[in-house]
Amino acid sequence: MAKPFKRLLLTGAAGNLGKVLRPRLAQWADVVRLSDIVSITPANSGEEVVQCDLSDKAAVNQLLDGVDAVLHFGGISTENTFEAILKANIQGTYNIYEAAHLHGVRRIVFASSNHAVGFYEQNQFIDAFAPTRPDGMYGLSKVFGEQLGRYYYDRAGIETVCIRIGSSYPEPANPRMMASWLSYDDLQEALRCSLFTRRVGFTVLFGTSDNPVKWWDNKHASHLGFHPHDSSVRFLHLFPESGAYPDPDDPMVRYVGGTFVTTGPIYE
Ligand code: NAI
Ligand code: 15L
Repeated sequence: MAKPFKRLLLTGAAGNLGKVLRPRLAQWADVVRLSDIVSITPANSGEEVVQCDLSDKAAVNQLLDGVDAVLHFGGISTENTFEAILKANIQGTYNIYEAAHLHGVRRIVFASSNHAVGFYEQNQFIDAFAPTRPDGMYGLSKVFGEQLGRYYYDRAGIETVCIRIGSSYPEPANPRMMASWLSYDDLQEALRCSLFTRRVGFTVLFGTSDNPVKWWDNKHASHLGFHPHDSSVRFLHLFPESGAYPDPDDPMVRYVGGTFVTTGPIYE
């Protein structure tokens, strides 16, 4: 049976989520083009491997040649210096959009992050129209990436879904992640909805599973039809109720972004 796409591009393919997604994307495209700045294990059938620095504009232009849609997961994924973030995330994401425009790519799914809104407190419930509150240079770069999506949709009609991923791991690693956890299956489902919904315009989707504690309201992304199937409820035993209240100023307890709020360079 014919697959929906001829060629999908995944950036950040050598990373944690890239490795998880690699085998899951094959069903959607005749060819999955896998790219990263570091080397990637050799291409299987139905794959192409392209080693490329996202900050290299000419290389990124070539990377998008013949691509139908982009899953942009590449870049620096935690707090770092402004200079490093500038190259990989800000210049890198700009290069992706410019190349998409040049090659007539119609849709980009951008791996944004909860750190675009990391300075909200954990007792607030926000939706995608709430102002961003980045918690460091990394979060700021995600806000910039999202705004590139906004601009290139308004100016050039390139559609974007920004998935503000919470914490995508095999299981929550701490009590904070009981709220932010996104299972790999639900990440795949979020990508499926982002790729196959006929019209998305510019959409921001909070990427979490159906966890018992919720910080984010996805009402402005309801047209995507994303309904997570997993829940962190099955990991409650990892973090039993203790009856002891933690320090209210502990960032892991107070802020959505957890310790990211204190690792930004302003504190150095
Ligand atoms: P990761 O750090 O394991 O993977 C990122 C990949 O990007 C790495 O393989 C790295 O080599 C590559 N990369 C870095 N700089 C590059 C450059 N200049 N040019 C080309 N490639 C470059 O991160 P992970 O966990 O796989 O995350 C993937 C994406 O999802 C990232 O954009 C991250 O910000 C985002 N995200 C991930 C979350 C998670 O829970 N894993 C949560 C929120 C967002
Ligand atoms: C992110 O944006 C990071 O890429 C990831 O490493 C996790 O720390 C995640 O957010 C999180 O907030 O748990």
